[in-house]
Amino acid sequence: GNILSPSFPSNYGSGLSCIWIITVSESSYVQLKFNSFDVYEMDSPVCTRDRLEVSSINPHEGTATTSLGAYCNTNPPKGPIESLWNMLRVTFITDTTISAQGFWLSYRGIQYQVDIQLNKSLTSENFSFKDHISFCILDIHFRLFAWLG
Ligand SMILES: [Ca+2]
Repeated sequence: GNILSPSFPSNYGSGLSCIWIITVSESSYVQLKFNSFDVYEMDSPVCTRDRLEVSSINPHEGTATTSLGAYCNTNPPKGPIESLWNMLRVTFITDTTISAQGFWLSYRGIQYQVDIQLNKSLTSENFSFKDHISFCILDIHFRLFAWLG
């Protein structure tokens, strides 16, 4: 699917606070890709004026969230953003001054794929699957993506 900032491709308004929650099937994670990004910030690298925040929501722990980043023109997304679990929250907050065009992002769910050879190399390092199964799968996932570039 797609998420666009209000009024895109015209400039977004001031004083906005928009929240989108994306949920995909349990065996998948969410991937965001930005087709267009223009969120106003004058000079701060930490996005103090207008900002787009992306967080993972852990559906197994109520509303527990993990921040994946806060983005604006001085700190734009540098590539696809991927959730840690199957729920992702996108929050768009704007202040009362200057605005810009905003953003257009596409999202999709991607099924986890665990390679059996990777499983073997992990177990040989005394990794405990009993206690850390979800983190283990996550680790494999990120390694795969690092290799694939
Ligand atoms: Ca603004």
